[in-house]
Amino acid sequence: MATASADSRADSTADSTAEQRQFDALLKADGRIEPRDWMPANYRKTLIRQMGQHAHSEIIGMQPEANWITRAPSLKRKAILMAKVQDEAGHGLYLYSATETLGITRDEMMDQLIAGTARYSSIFNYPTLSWADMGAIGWLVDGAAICNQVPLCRASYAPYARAMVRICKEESFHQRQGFEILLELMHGTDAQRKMAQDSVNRWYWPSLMMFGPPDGDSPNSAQSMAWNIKRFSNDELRERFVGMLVPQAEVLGITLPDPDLRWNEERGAWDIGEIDWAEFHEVLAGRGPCNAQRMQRRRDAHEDGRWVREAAAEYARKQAESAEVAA
Ligand code: BYC
Repeated sequence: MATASADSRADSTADSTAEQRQFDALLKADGRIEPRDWMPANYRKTLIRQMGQHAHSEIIGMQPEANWITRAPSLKRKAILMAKVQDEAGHGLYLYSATETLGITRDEMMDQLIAGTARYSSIFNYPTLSWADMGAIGWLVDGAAICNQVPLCRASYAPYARAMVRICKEESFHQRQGFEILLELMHGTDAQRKMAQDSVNRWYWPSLMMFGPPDGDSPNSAQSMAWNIKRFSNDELRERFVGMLVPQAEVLGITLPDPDLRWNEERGAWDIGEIDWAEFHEVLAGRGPCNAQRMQRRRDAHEDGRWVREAAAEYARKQAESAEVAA
């Protein structure tokens, strides 16, 4: 008996080494990992962390924009904003489903969000104070999301990469609608132009923080890049984003609120001013302007929806019971 279990342990070590080699070879060939494939425990854990955080961000991200649905300036704007917020719910659902393929349930992920043990993007802890914020969120927040997420369409975990393809298409549309809101305001009255500029002043720096800490302070980047989950570092993507914004800000006639923004001929990129990382860490620690409000709203919505989940579960149970009787 003792020998048999020692043998099976030896077998499983040999197997996992062979499996590890196969996994490494697949990544080296830029292949994709499917849910049925063997994967190292930490690769699975990292994906659950990042994809879960991403899914939660989409769902919490509905709140700041939903705040303006009833106050949108026209029926057309209301319909567009409602469709956008619904898209974000859809993104959350694709991402929860993709994360479930790693062996965690949606209920478990939701429990982690509600308990505050899973993160969501820092950006959604800022308030939406004016209609122009719908423009700034589309232009800056969805713009940053696209920069970060287009490379994720090539992430090594296939269900994540597949979910990202559709999400990125929708995010591009969201970004354009945000740009268009700002463009219209910038062609409006002095008060409208002021409102648009004020909004960009408030959202610009937090949108740069979406890419995560600087590379030197990013504990997960090196391993995630070695696993082909992340294809570019946090700073590389942030720099790419600023390069995308500068000409668009010119078209809008909006000033990016960074007096130190300068073209660096040698690097062929924009140098930017110091990001307030103390503020970023405060937001991550739960002390941003809206953290408490966002979490309370999420908890309330979860409670309000309890009867729906229970009714659906009961209906499914009854359906299964009558199918069994009929069989
Ligand atoms: N906010 O080692 P690092 C959207 C955490 S939704 C909060 O660089 P990583 C949209 C990080 O989790 C957009 N936390 O981490 C929706 C880590 O914490 P732990 C959401 C952050 O994972 C509705 C620690 O800091 N996008 O577009 O290698 C309406 C160290 O960081 C943040 C995604 O989720 C942050 N900003 O890189 C409109 C994209 N940054 O877990 C729009 C997918 C870092 O070690 N995620 N942290 O305690 C990613 O690409 C990566 O997870 C990140 C961070 C680049 C965000």
